[in-house]
Amino acid sequence: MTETTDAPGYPAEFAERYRAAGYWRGETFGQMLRDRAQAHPDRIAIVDPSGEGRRWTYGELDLRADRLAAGFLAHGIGKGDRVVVQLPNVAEFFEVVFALFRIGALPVFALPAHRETEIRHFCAFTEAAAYVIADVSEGYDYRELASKVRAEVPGLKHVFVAGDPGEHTALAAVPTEPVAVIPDAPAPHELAFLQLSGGSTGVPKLIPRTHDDYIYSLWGSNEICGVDEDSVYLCALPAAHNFPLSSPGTLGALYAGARVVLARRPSPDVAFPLIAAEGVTITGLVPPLALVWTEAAAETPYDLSSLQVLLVGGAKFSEEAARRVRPALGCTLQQVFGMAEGLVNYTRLDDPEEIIVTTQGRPISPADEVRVVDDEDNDLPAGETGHLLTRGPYTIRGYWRAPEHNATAFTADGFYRTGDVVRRTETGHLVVEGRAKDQINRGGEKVAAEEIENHILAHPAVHDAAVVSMPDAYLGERTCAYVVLREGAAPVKSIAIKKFVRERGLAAFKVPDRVEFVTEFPQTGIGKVSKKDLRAAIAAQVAAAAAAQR
Ligand code: OOB
Repeated sequence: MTETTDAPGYPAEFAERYRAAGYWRGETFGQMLRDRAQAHPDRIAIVDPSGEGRRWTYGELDLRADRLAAGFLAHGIGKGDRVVVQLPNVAEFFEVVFALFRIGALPVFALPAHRETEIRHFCAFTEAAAYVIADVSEGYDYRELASKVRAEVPGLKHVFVAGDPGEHTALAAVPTEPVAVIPDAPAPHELAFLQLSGGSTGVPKLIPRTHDDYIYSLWGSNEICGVDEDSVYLCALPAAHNFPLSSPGTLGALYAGARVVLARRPSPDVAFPLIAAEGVTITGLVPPLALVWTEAAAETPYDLSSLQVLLVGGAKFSEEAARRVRPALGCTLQQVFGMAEGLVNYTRLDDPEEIIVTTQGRPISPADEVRVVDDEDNDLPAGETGHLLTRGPYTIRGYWRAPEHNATAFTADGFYRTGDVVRRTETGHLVVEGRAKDQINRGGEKVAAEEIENHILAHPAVHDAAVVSMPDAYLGERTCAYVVLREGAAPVKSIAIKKFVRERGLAAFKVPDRVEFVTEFPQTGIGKVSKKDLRAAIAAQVAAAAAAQR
């Protein structure tokens, strides 16, 4: 990425090194799709079983992207413009993002779970030119959300709707005759999109990824996960998330010329019939779903024998659960420990079973620099647990328009402070031992404590709030909000706090699972709220309740 005022790019000497080593191939997403379409126009690229069912060939996807790109240009959307994309797992997702890639407009990848507060922020903060949604999905009407956001963000010029547009513009009405030459088409080193960070701050940060760096993570992943043109990748998690997008994900599969099958939901009742019907060979899940799948597989009438690889990541997969994967599903488990900021680690398909079930893998690239350090940034030897710092050919050098945050989130020499606490084994594999960032990992869905605390603090009866994780057998962690009420405030029920947060217009996974009222918070030696003590307290309560049930 060239140095811009929006985000720090890769320093020239690193960019040169990554190019010279062949990691950055000088490709763009737009050209990549064109190349595949020319090589094998009739091969199926996307299978979307929703509605009447659609099977788009590479040739068709390429033409659709071209026509939509021309239509976007005609609507005044061009290079560098941001477009918030919030679509479920439907074929249009790919048509839209490849159209945007082609003209150099930047998709901002929102999740279907996001609501008014998050979407308003993404649209306002990125000064988005457009917002792309589905009409109704999983019973939720995104057109109403768009109407509200539009009223609040005057700069948002267009809302495009896949399906019935209501008061907005039908996506289907946008495509026009392809333009012969895209003016100012993006270069490989330029930005391709903005991904969302799980985050630990008040508002989610945006992650600027370039064509060069992201495409490297795709083919690097393909090699490690054995994805080739005969693979069939099932996208069961929300398509916009970095894991199903690129590890190796839908984009990795398309890079390989393989087939992508879209599941509207990741549950076995939806996914298993698709695996059987489409001959799915590889997919990715978060740990709670992997547990559900291993249990459901024992009783399913569907033939899952085509499945060769199950990737599990996004949150720590317990060793015990990991051991069950191969016997239950008859496929190889591949643990993946990645982050939208860049670095992705995989166990290798030929790693010994012990390594596969007890580690979270090792980096994609020989050029990934990984440091495990103590609190003073001193490097620690293998076997010791410390903070994970990383720098490399597909890890960002800074968030988008966040200079202050970047000053602490990165070291002076460009290492990203992941906030993860890890140990490196003698074999170079990483084991995730914990987390230093103020975040709750709710089964792979990330909740920034500060963001939720700010919402709770807006409640008139609340004096102070501290959000921490509590252990959960299914999700690994859930959120617990400790609340101190104002002096003299009438008692508030925990359900009222949850309702209050929900009504602030947030993704449902951010609503606290539990609310505990206290009169004061435990403090650390220097007088800060001791979240460590709060976590210990709620963990003890959860354990005591579980013991009482037995
Ligand atoms: C993936 O990406 P994000 O950006 O939603 O979250 C990244 C964070 C990591 O820093 C770590 O805290 C946690 O999620 N995480 C894991 C993990 N995989 C991710 N913690 C323990 N064990 C794992 N296997 O979550 C993501 C991106 C690409 C591929 C896979 C996951």
